[in-house]
Amino acid sequence: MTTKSEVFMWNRAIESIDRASLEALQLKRLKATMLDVYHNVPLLKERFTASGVTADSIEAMKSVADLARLPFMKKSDLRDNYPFGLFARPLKDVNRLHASSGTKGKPTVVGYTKTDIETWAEACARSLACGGGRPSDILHNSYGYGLFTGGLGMHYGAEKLGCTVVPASGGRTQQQIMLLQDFGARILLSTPSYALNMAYTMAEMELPRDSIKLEIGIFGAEPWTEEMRDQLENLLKIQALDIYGLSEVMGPGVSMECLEAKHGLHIWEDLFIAEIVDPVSGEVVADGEEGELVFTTLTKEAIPVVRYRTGDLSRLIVEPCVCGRTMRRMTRVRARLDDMLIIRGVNLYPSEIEKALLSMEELAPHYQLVIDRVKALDTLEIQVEVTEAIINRWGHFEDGHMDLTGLHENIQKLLKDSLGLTADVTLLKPKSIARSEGKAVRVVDKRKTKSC
Ligand code: DLL
Repeated sequence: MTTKSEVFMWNRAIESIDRASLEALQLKRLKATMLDVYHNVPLLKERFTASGVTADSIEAMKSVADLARLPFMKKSDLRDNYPFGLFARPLKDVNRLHASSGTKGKPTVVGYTKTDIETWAEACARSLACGGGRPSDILHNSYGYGLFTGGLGMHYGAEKLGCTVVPASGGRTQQQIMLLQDFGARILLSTPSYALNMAYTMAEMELPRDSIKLEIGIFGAEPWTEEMRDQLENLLKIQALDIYGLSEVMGPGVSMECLEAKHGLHIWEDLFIAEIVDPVSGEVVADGEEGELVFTTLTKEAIPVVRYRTGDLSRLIVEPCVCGRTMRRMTRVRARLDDMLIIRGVNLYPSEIEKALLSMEELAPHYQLVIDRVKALDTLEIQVEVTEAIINRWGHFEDGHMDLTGLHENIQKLLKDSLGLTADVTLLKPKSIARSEGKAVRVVDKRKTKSC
């Protein structure tokens, strides 16, 4: 067994720092960030002032817990001040822009100074090492390159760690698989849904497993479940680890699961302060309770954020980790608040449906949730593919030779028993649902295309 001192860390001094020193560092950096935005971001100065915060009171802060008195920032603040209204630096000092495409109107734009890019690479290098990456690794990066932060963010981190990076981006899956075979990557970076797409494509190509050398997958950018982890680990014969981040806070590499525990994602707390708040009241919840993740950046220059509400549901794990890192962990994001569905009075998240569906061996992990409104009531149709094995066992799906009634009933019973949900379930033959090349589209909301 590996002892704590043998665990490879990219930056051992900081990753295993004692909590008192970490808190002192956080307070120092928090004050500097707050003074920065106070002087350089008019909107935040206005809000601080309205909350009674002055430059003097920032200097006088005694603890990072004082943050709780400050107002929140939200995604709409970035949209309302599109494109550069929340930047704390002039554009001449901004080296790079990224943006996340929202469903509503303009994208959210973020910027990075040269120092920000270096810090981001540091966070991603730490994250990769935390997930088992080593300087000598060949790393296949299928996160999209472009305005999305996944591709370039992880790319710089992997280069910093010393890896040989294959900048594959998303798409052209068969060619990517050929590159996995020919270049012998040990690490795959992608969304979990794209990894699943790759795994199924490999199976269709009937490739022997030893034709690829993958050992580790570092997956994130969308909610996924433990059940999906099991699927990916079994299909690809790898260790699948969770990485989290968001553009507004930096991009990928805000937190990362360690290979040693595979339980909770270490938040790089020298760079970010995490709080969990009640999504309704906005009050900070007790350690270990579920709520909305809120982040404050501690070193960002181009666009620092103070108490940014992520809309992501998680919990903090404050207990020490077996790996020896002292940075607290967050549990895997259970859901995005925005994704909550209310179907016939039942509130639920897509990940809960995923969990239920993936527990049935007859079903493949390809599903889509179609929401509609019929006579003022919201309806949910769950479209899910059955496995090839089921088709082979039961005959041709198209010819209607299959007796699916039993399966149908079992799924509906499972959904009712585990979620209290009554939903229409449509079983589809394999490959009916469009495969993901980046973030999967799990919910198709037909209500949005209807006039109210
Ligand atoms: O998705 C950054 C990223 C790239 C993270 C690659 C990990 C890997 P955005 O496009 O701004 O940034 O989307 C951020 O995606 O608020 C979450 O809702 C969701 N998300 C990101 N990582 C995870 C994860 C990137 N591991 C939004 N689990 C976040 C669940 C995740 N949701």
